[in-house]
Amino acid sequence: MIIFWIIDRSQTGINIPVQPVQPTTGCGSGWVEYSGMCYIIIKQRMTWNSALSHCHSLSGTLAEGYSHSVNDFLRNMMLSDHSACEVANFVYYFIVCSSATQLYSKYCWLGGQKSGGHWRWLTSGSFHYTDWNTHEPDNKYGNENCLEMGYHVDNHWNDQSCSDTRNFICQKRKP
Ligand SMILES: [Ca+2]
Repeated sequence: MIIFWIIDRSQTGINIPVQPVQPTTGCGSGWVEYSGMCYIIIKQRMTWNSALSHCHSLSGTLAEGYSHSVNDFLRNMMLSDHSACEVANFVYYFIVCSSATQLYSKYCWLGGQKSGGHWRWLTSGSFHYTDWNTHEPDNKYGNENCLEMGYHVDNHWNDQSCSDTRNFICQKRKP
């Protein structure tokens, strides 16, 4: 009986789903590796300082798009994350994407801050590469001293008030 069942299953061509093997990056669950670093989007809206503290608690800091390639990687990380909610069908949208934190996932703090009129990364020094959106940085209300990615389409940079709340990207060195 059991033998017949096995034969029958084999003849139907039914494939038992196999969980895809997740690549072992050494970064830990939820982190993505790029060029020796690990990155993660945290979908909890926080002020820039609170976001930095949260990254510290994960043994990292806020992500720094200090070069064209790293910044593109971060942009794509966010774009693919956001597009998952943009293009999904309505059922998926209401189940997965409807929380406020998800809807705002395209706005993320990065680890850049302005001091004395000079923009610097937390660990990578002065800005050499920049990816400002058109008409940015505009210091619109005179207090836009923190760097966010994703203010407009294509996820370019904007200077934003540090007390506003945003999702954010943390980075840490690959262990
Ligand atoms: Ca601005």
